Amino acid sequence: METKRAFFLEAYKLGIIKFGRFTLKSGIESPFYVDLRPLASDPKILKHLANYLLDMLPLDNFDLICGVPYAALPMATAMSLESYIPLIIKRKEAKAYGTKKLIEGIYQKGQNCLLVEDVITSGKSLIETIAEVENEGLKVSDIIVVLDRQQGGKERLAEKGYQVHTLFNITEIVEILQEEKLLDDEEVKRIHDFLNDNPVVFEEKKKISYEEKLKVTEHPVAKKLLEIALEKRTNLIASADVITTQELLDFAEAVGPYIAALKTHIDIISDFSHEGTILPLTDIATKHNFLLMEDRKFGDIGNTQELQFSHGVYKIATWADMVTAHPIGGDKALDGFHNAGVITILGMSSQGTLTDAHYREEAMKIIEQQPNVMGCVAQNQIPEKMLLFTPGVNLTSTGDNKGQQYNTPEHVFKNLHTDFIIVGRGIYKADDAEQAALLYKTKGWEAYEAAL
Ligand code: 5BU
Repeated sequence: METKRAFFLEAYKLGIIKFGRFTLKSGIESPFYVDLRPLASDPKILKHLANYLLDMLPLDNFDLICGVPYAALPMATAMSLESYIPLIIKRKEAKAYGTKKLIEGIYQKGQNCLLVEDVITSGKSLIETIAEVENEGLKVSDIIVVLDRQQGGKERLAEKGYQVHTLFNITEIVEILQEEKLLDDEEVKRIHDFLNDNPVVFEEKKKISYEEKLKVTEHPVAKKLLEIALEKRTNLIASADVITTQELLDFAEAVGPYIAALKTHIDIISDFSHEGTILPLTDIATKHNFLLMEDRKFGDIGNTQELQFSHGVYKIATWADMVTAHPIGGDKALDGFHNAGVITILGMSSQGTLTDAHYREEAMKIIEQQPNVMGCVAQNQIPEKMLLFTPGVNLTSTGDNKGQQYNTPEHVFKNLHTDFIIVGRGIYKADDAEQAALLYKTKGWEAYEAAL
């Protein structure tokens, strides 16, 4: 097959485009229907296609190749075989972000991945796929697409900084078919009218503002936290993972003006006492107007959790505005946290966490019906009526050697629609914790505003 045109006409015989009247998923009637899956049934055509696609751009920059499931999977595989660029596979999983199982194959963070898609319409599914791939720490700059339906997708992705390279577009295909007398003039006119009249239907969902969140959240502690965020123009929660009372109090005093809440692991304080630790800490919280979040990660039956919450050395119930808890014990196990806002751990930031898509889906059923819950810790989007807290945020590091994985504020606000970032070592390990808190506060707020 010498020319692209001849190649298309060969491929066309496989029945990849049909003309007539078709109702699309969106309810719109389209004069053509595209299904490129049959291409994989002809090995010779698939191989030619792979080479045409590989010829579209210089390949030196790409470490990996990935097809958007399902139609592009065989295409990406064939491209990998022809080019020796290693293949990774992205699973097609509903609502799945950031679990290690989402992408199969061997890859490293920071590698540049060439995406392959069969058809681009509005660009919606590509935008979602890109977010998922980027969430794994991979870079995406270019996407190769076999057919552009010319409904705005290419332009939308270009606006976001992704270059889409398309082998064919619907106009040139119609022209070829018309010249070959495979389409009559009337049909061609219907197709052109459709392309002119059908701007893209897809509107990308933006993050909602804190003002809007205030209207949809019900939990009083959630409302209080949002009010503080708006008043102090901060979405920063500093994690005070220090081990003495003095360090804790000094840290709280230094970062207080810049944070919406201070997160503690109170059981790592070696000289804890209610009078020596909690009383001055709550004074500092009142003075600088921030809330206290005890990251206790409760994970027991209801009765035990209630005891752990109210009794023992720490008497968390007497001072914490918010506590974290795993939903693993079920809905009723969370009944006992009356006066605090419960933040459930939906997804963890650490490598190899068991909080995969299935866990999160089941956990969400519990969380949504539990009135004590004000939000979730997660690495994925959650329903708008809850607050999303995202740890694993760092401006200079991508992880530690104990499994922690970091993202930037920009990434978590834009892609996860986070409400509050949780930053530990990025601040308390900095030479000047106060300056670092100011920096994360500024970056966090800028990222929030940019995501709206
Ligand atoms: P870091 O120093 O920024 O890595 O600290 C993050 C903090 O957030 C630390 O206190 C963790 O216990 C906490 N965390 C987390 O990092 N990832 C999670 O998934 C959850 C909590 Br849940």
